[in-house]
Amino acid sequence: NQDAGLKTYDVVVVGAGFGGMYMLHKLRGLGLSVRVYEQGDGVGGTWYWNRYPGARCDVESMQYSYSFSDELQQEWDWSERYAPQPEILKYANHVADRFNLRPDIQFNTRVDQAVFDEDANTWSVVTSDGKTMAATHVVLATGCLSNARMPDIKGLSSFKGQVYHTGHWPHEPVDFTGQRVGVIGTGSSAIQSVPVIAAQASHLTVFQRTANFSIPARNAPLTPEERNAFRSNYPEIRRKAREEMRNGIFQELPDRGALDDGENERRARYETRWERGGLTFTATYNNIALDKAANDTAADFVRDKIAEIVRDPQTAKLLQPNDHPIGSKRICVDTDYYATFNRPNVTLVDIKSGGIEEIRPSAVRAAGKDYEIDALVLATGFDAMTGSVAKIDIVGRNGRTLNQKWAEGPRTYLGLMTEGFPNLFIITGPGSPSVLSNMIVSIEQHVDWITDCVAYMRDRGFDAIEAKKEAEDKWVAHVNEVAYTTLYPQANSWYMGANIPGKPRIFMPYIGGVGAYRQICNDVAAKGYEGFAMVSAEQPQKM
Ligand code: NA7
Repeated sequence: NQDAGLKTYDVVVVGAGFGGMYMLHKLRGLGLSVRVYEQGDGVGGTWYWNRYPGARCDVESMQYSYSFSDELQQEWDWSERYAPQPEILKYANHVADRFNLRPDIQFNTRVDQAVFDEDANTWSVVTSDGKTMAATHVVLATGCLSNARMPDIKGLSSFKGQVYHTGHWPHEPVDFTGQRVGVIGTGSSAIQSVPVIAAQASHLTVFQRTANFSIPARNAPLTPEERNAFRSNYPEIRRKAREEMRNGIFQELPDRGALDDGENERRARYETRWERGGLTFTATYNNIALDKAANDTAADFVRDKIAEIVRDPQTAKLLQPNDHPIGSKRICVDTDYYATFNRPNVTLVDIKSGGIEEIRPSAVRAAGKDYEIDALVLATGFDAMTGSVAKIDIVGRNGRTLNQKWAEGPRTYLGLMTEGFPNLFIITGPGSPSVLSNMIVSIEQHVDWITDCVAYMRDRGFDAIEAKKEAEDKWVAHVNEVAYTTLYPQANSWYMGANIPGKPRIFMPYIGGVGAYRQICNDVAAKGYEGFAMVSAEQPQKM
């Protein structure tokens, strides 16, 4: 396919979120020609699309930020403990400008197809503007929570008012003042947006299929002293987050299990974490994700809190999750979520048994009743981890597509590559810790690993790298095995693909922790990329 005139790059990167931006920066450092394609008209990825009211990161801002440049982390001032979406987007834009990334990013352009040419060891990439180019490597930096999922609900298109999806929110501010609003879904996006929408709307009706556990954020402005506490210790904090913390978030680690304490002591410890707020609640003890009896103590504590906060006992009962262990679905972090149900203008509708029956021109029909609304918010989530990849027609060796290969669930080696698709890298792909971690920690680790790998290949004259089938099979088995030592597979979560009808049930992220995972990836590289085959025109026998 090396037609005269066909534009050729060393690397094509798909997506200009945090993964794609850093990938571009690093590959440029190797002196490579890189082209990034981004379907939005700006950088930021997930943070570009998710503009719903109340959207913010659940990982604290001093940690949900790049660590690769000390100047960057010293100069950027986060304003709050948890950064709101507009500030994260501003940060992404700042990074794009500071490192002069824009000249190599083509916005408003999707990658529609990528076909591997086995003779040339290159990818032929087709974009939505009708262009075709060749690239030695393709990096999928497509994000895990970027493919908003429209639910298949009867009558949805007949609705007369505005329909919004939290994951694909309009860029102009939306004002619900004076409107009757319906929200479908009670995951993180709903839990963040419901209190904000309730404060505007004349009436808000929340349709809940599965109640979720949520911990108060205790968000607050960051003081200069708090910022400095991080800044003056950043190297050590970042090192610990990468190497010692399972989820890539620097925090105080528990030294005991939940059943090691008596009831009063346990309650006191949960109370301390509840008051502190945030994701680290489930790290009060070291066995909450592992032992059902331990987990029950944490779940009971949160259920009791819900009963204390919510005045109407029936509503409180509905809001208390009782069908999955705490933390086995992504735990939510909120500001006044449960208390919002004490407002006179908010109604909770239980749709657990019958779902949404139908959307009518001005109502949602559920639980045998019509709920009149003017605007509808779908907080129904994403086709997570694989959805954005599946939209690209990726054709590997022997004409096999990635969608064919992954029809029974995604298979990768280390989450980084997949057999049959040489020179195709994935950032935070299935089989890596990704969504179970501070995403920026995982992104930086993957980008650094990929950069080292590409440099290794160039130094030694290799043209192609591919995951070996045995290595991939072993990795997939390991990912699965580790997942089943925890309580996670007990929930019908998007980690399992359970939110998408027909999607195979496979526990997608690697739960072994970012530190252990990093070590495995480093060892693989140190052993000359063990489990991968590399070839070059001179050394074709290696693949
Ligand atoms: P989630 O966590 O996938 O939540 C989606 C919610 O929408 C969840 O409560 C679903 O109920 C509900 N849902 C989905 N489809 C329907 C239909 N058809 N009818 C009724 N209810 C439905 O997505 P989020 O955007 O909130 O958060 C995603 C991640 O972003 C989050 O975990 C953080 O990591 C950040 P279900 O639970 O399936 O019964």
